[in-house]
Amino acid sequence: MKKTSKIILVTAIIAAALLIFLAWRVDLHLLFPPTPPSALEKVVNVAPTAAPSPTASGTAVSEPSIKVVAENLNIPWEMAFLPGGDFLLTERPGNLIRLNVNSVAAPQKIVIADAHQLGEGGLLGLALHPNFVSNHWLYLYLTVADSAGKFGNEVVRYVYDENANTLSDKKIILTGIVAGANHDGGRIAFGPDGLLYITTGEAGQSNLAQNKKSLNGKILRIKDDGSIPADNPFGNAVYSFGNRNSEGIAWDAQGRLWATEHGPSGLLTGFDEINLIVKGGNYGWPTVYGAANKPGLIAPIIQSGATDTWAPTGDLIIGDTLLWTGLRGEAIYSAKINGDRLENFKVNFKNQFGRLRFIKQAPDGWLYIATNNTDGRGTPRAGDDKLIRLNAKLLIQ
Ligand SMILES: [Ca+2]
Repeated sequence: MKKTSKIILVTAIIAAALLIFLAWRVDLHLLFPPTPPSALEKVVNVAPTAAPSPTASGTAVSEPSIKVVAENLNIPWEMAFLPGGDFLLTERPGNLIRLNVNSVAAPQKIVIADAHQLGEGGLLGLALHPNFVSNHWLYLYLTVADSAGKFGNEVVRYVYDENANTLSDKKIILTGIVAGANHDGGRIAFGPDGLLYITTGEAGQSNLAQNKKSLNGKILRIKDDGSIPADNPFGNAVYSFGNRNSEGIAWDAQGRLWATEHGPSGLLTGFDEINLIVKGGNYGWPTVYGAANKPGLIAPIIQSGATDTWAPTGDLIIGDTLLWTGLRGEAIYSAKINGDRLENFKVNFKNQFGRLRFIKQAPDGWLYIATNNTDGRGTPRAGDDKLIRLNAKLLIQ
């Protein structure tokens, strides 16, 4: 073959390969259009030293914008702020940690002996009652084993003595949630209506998510004693269904509930969702996921598309800014709430801290995130896992 013929042949092969690749990409986009398409590709790197300190009272201006405040934690999962200023933190293997980020005193630990770490299960959610100051009620979501060795997830209530750092008066207020090695949900939080909301996963049994009699693959709502509110949609604890594995719930200024949800994993990736949750709503899993939709099912407000994975966990709303952390995404995501839309999607601190499990705002305005690089799916760095304090101005839009 002549040299010119060879060049023409090679060029033709490259052009054909390029056309096939482009056609594949276009098909994917037609099948699963990202929402919004341009916003998801934007990556924001914030200069750590560029932002001023919070204006909230009691915060010194000289404090760094980003600071590691606790190290060597063991898969921290959720945190709550005590009236006296200390923090309570759950660790998935079964520890309730108490620490003070302004003190050199060693953290204290209560072992929750009932908690069984099972894959993604273990000691997960933590919430203080809205009237904690008077009733001292503390709530935990955890994976337990019954006498036959069968695993389940449950919500328990304790009386927590803030002075003595002790738990007493244990009461199981919700049981009957199937536990699995994957998809155990686990976030619990009191809503503006004073009721306790609970996210559950489908425990790897996707058909449970559409079964309104099952507590799995749902967002649940109960009273503070575990009883069922009279206006729950299906006469049981179920508030919304078709939720594959939600690990984040937060309410906006209008009292609307925004939830993060893990999309399909394994061969399929991505399709992580942010949903605006309404009472009785069906969010589609496993019938649909991502942007795909059918009549009667509620589509996510945004989703990560076919090629990006957030693995979204805890979320937080400050003003009009929705923030959520990502495990596999290794970032803090943010978007601006505008009506029932999310705009100005941003990816912050990508790969800077590793896998992230939650973002919380302390009463003094500082934000706290927890790494989860020790959870078996990450690469632990020196001092992991960490609790890291951030200036809210780095993230508020
Ligand atoms: Ca969905």
